[in-house]
This record gives sequence, structure tokens and C-alpha cells, in this order.
Amino acid sequence: RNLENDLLQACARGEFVLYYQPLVSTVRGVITGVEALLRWDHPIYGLTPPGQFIPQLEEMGLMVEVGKWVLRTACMQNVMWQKERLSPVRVAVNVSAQQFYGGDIVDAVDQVLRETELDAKYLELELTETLTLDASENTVAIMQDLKSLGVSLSLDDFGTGWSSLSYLSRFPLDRLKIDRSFMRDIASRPAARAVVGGIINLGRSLHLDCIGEGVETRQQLDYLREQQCSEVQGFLYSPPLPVADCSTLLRFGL
Ligand code: G
Ligand code: G
Ligand code: MN
Ligand code: NA
Repeated sequence: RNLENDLLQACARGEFVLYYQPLVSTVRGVITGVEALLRWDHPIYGLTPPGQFIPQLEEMGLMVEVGKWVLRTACMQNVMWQKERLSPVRVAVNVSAQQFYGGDIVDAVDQVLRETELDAKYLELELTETLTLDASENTVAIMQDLKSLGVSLSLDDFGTGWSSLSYLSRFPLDRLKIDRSFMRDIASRPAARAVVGGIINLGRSLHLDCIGEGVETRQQLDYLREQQCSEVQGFLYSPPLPVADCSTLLRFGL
């Protein structure tokens, strides 16, 4: 099996699919957004998670194109949900380093918004902390241009990069997604609770909403709600779902 050939074929044959995982308001308990998550549905090997092929796509220089497909598909899907008169939700799309720094992310987002006619306020771009570690003027400028389009920006996997605090106040962000590694010990370790509470307070003082990722238990949810973390995402409510299952959730609720 040659991964490179298989990925070229995947692009040509359209074997990529998006799964969607709900983001839930801690206050209202309703779905406020969905994160689009890329999967590769190989005709023989089945569903492959992104960790196993995104690095290769990046190496092959194909991730920018696939990223545009993700962006367009997620925006189109959100428009379809709105046309079905479901309560409007944000759709969150992960942006890779190559896509962000590759030159035309601002044009690509602008074009997709025009093409799909999605109201920009229903699109969120997730930048991972490791990607945005580069706190240059260039990074800030791209973020500002994206913000000018009306989309929102979140910092994904927050807390896993080591120099996060130095640039946090300079970035025009809307939300912090607290990395799921922080959730595990919330019930058992006071120190873990203190760290999560500290991140939420930091977010509040910078006017950033927080999203708790990887929430699997009631205790985790209760603690995040008590700390006024605005949204959660995780297996407690739902794993990433195929589009039809996500539509059902959006229609009938959690
Ligand atoms: O869905 P899963 O837990 O397997 O995702 C693993 C990682 O792959 C996540 O950290 C996520 O950010 C990343 N990922 C998922 N979909 C996309 C995508 O469309 N583009 C990029 N760049 N990364 C993605
Ligand atoms: O890094 P990013 O946040 O984009 O990664 C999202 C990934 O996290 C999804 O691919 C999904 O499979 C995974 N995920 C989502 N919810 C949970 C959860 O509650 N527990 C664990 N362990 N993983 C989760
Ligand atoms: Mn993400
Ligand atoms: Na994350």
C-alpha cells in the first residue's frame, strides 16, 4: 500500500468526508455550533482519522487544496441547515499552518463566503496554538484581515503550547478551546481544576469565551459551568457524527 498514491486518488475520487461534532452551551444546554472534522473514507480500508493522513497531505503540498474543500463543504452544509430552518449554528473549521501562511487564506475564505452566501458570523476558524506560536506582525495581520471578513477566530488546543501567554493579548481572537488533556483529572485533582479555572479566568479578563474540549463526564461539565466556561464539546454530548446524524441532532436536539 502506497499512501502517497492512495492520497492522490483520494483527492481525484473525492474520498474525503466531513464529520461534525456539536458544541453545546453550558448555560442553555443547546447546540451553538459544530466543528467540522475531516475523515478519509477509503473504499477498502474504511474510515481513516486525520492524524494518519494530514501530515502526508501537507508534505505533498495538497493540504491547501483539501483545506479549501473542507471550508467550502462546511459552509455549504451550514447554509443547507439554515435553509431547513434549523436554529442557526456556527460551523468551525480547522486551519492548518500551510493554509494559514500559504498566501491566500483571506481570499479563500472571502470567496467561499461569497460562493455559499453563508453569513460570516456563522463561520469560525480554528487556529491551533502550535501553528500560531509565530507571534509576528504577519500573523496578527492575517488574523485581522480574517476578522474583517466577519468570521470569528478560536485558538485550538489551548494550553499545549508553551509561549501562549506572550502573544495571547496581541491576537484578535474570539475564543479559546481548552485542550482536552486538561479535562481528564478535573474530578480527581484539585490542581487540575485550578489550572482549568485559571484558563477560564484568563480568557474572561481578555474578553475571550472558552470552550472546554474533550468533555466526557457530568463532573467535568458541572465544573466548567460553575467556572462560567461558555461552551463544551465532547463525548458526554456527542462524538463527531456523519452529516445525516448531525442533522438529526440539530433538528431534534440533544
Ligand atoms: O477528529 P480527530 O480527533 O481524529 O482529529 C484529529 C486532529 O485532526 C484534530 O486535532 C483536528 O484539529 C485535526 N483536523 C481535523 N479535521 C481537520 C481539517 O479539516 N483540517 C485540518 N487542518 N486539521 C483537521
Ligand atoms: O484538536 P481538535 O480539537 O481539532 O480535535 C478534535 C478531536 O477530538 C476530534 O477528532 C475528536 O475525535 C476528538 N474528541 C472529541 N471529543 C472527545 C472526547 O470527549 N474525548 C476524547 N478523548 N476525544 C474527543
Ligand atoms: Mn479543532
Ligand atoms: Na483541540
